[in-house]
Amino acid sequence: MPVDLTEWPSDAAEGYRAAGYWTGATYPEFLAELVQRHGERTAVLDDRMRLSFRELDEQSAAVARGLHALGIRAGERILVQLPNRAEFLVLWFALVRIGAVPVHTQPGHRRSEITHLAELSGASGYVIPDRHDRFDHRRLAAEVRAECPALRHVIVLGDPGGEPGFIAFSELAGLGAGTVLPERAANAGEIAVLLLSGGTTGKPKLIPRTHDDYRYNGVAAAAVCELGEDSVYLATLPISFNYTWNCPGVLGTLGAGGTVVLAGNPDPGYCFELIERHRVTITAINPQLAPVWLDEVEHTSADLSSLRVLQIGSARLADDTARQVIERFEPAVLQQVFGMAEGLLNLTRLGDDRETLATTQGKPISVADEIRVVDPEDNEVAAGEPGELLTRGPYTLRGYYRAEEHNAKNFTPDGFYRTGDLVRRTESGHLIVVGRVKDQINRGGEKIAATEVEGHLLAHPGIRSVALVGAPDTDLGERSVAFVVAQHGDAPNRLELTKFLEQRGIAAYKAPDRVEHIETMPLTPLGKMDKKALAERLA
Ligand code: J2J
Repeated sequence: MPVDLTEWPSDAAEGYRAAGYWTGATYPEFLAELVQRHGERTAVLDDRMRLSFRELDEQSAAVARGLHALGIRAGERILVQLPNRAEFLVLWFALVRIGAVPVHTQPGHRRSEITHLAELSGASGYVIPDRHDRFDHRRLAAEVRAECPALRHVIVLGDPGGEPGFIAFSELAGLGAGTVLPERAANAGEIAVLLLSGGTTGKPKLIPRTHDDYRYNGVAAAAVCELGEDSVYLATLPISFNYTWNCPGVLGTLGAGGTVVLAGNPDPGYCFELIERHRVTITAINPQLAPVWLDEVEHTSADLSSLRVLQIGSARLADDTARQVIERFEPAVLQQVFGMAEGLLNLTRLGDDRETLATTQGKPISVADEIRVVDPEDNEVAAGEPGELLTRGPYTLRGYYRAEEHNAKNFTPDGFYRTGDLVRRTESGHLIVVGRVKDQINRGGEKIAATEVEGHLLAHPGIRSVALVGAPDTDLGERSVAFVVAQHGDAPNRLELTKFLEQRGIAAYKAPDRVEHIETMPLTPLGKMDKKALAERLA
C-alpha cells in the first residue's frame, strides 16, 4: 500500500504539541472559532461579493451538505482549479468540513497535469470555473473525466454547459437541504490539504499537509507579519499557491481576524486601485512583477498609504531591485519570502535593517525549524559558506504523498527534507539563496521540472536527445532553453515544439522559451547529460 502521510516520529510530535504549535484543532473548528470572535466582520471580498465570517461559515456548511448529498465522504480527494473568487474559500471550508481533501492545482494546468494529479491522488471530484482566461475548463474536465473513471463529480463555478453529469456549484446548497453532517469528520493529525510540489523528477508530486501543521504555518506567518483584526490582505497571485493561501496569505489573515481581498489579476494599476479602495495593509508578489509594480508606483495617483508590508518571494529577488522597492514603496516595508509548499517558510522581519531586507531571503518563521547547510557529503559547511539547505520542523513534510522511491532520495534518514536550494546563512540566521542543486527551472516563480518536459519532448519523432536548462534572464530571472539533438536532418523549431507540447496537454509555461540545436549531447564522465556544460554556454 502506498503511504499517504509519513508521520512525524512520536517524540517530535509530542514536542510540537507540548510547545503549543500543534493544537489538535481542525480547520472546521478553526472557522467556528473565528465566527465566535469575528462573526459579522468581513472575511473575504472579490469583485462580485463580500462575505462575513458568519456568512463564509454558513455558506460552506450548506455546500458541505451538498457535497455530502452527492456522496462525497471523508478522506476523498477533490481537485480544485478555481480562480481568485470568494467561492474558492466557501468550497475549501466545505471540503475540510466533511473531511474531504482539497488538491490544489494551478490555473494553467492542462490535461497532462490534471490527469496525472487525478490518478496520483485517486480523486473522486474536480472543481473548475466554466471559463477562465479565455480557456474553457469544461472541455478540459470532459477530457480528463474520459481518461479517469474514478473522477465521478465535476462541479462548475458558473455555467456547467451541456456535459452530462456536470453540476453547477450554485446547485450544491440546494442539493444538501435536509442532509445532516457527521459531527467531526477529521482529526488534526490527518491530511487537510494536498499541495503541489515544484518537482524535480518526471511527474509533479503531492505534498500532504495536516490540519495541525498547516494551521501552525499560517498562524506563525501571521505573527511574524504582525497581522491583526485591522489587517487587509490583497491576494494578488493565485490563491491556490501555498504562498498566497497560507504564508500568511488567505488563511493566515483570516486566522488573525483580518479581511482578504481577492484580486482577479496582478496588474499594478488594478491592484493599486484595490489597495486604495479597501485600505489594504499587506500583499504579496513575485520578483517577476517587481519591475512593473516599481514602474507603476512612480506614476500612480492611487493612495497606497495603508500598505504596511509588501511581500516578494518564490524566486530570487535581485538585491538592486530590492533596494528600489524599499525606497519607492516607503513607508511600506519590503518583506522577502523564501518558502516552499513542502513547508519551511523564511521571512525577513519587519524591523530588520535595510541591508538585511535588501540582501537576504529571510529566516525561518519558527524557532522549531531546524536548519542544516551541508556539502555534497551531507557534512555541515563552515559558518557563512554555501551549501544545500536541509530542514525539518513542525510544518515541514516528512514524505511526499504515495512516493516511496522519491522519498528515499529526498529525505535524510533522520527526516530532514533536502530542499535542493543552495544557501548561505548569515550570523543573524538569515538565509541568502545563492543557487540550486535540483534539476528545476524557476521561471519567474513558476517551477519547471526539467525531466518532466524532457520526457514529453523526447516523444517527438524529430528529437533524439534533449536537455532543458535555465538561462539567466533579466525579466523572469530564468528562462528555459531546450538543447536538442535531432533524430535525422532538421530538428523541430520552437514553434513546432510549443504546439507539440500543447497537443500533449502541458501547461503553457513549461514550453521552452528557446530551442538550441546541437550535434551531440555533452556527457559527464558517468555518461549523464552534462547540464553544467550546457548552462555555461548560456552564461
Ligand atoms: C529564491 N528561491 C526561492 C526566494 C522560493 C512562499 C513563497 C514561495 C513559495 C514557493 C512558497 C524563493 N528566492 N525568495 O511555497 O509559501 C524557490 C526555492 C524553493 C522553491 C519552492 C511560499 N522562494 N524559492 O515558491 O513550492 O527553490 O513555493 O525550494 O513553488 O522555490 O517552490 P514552491
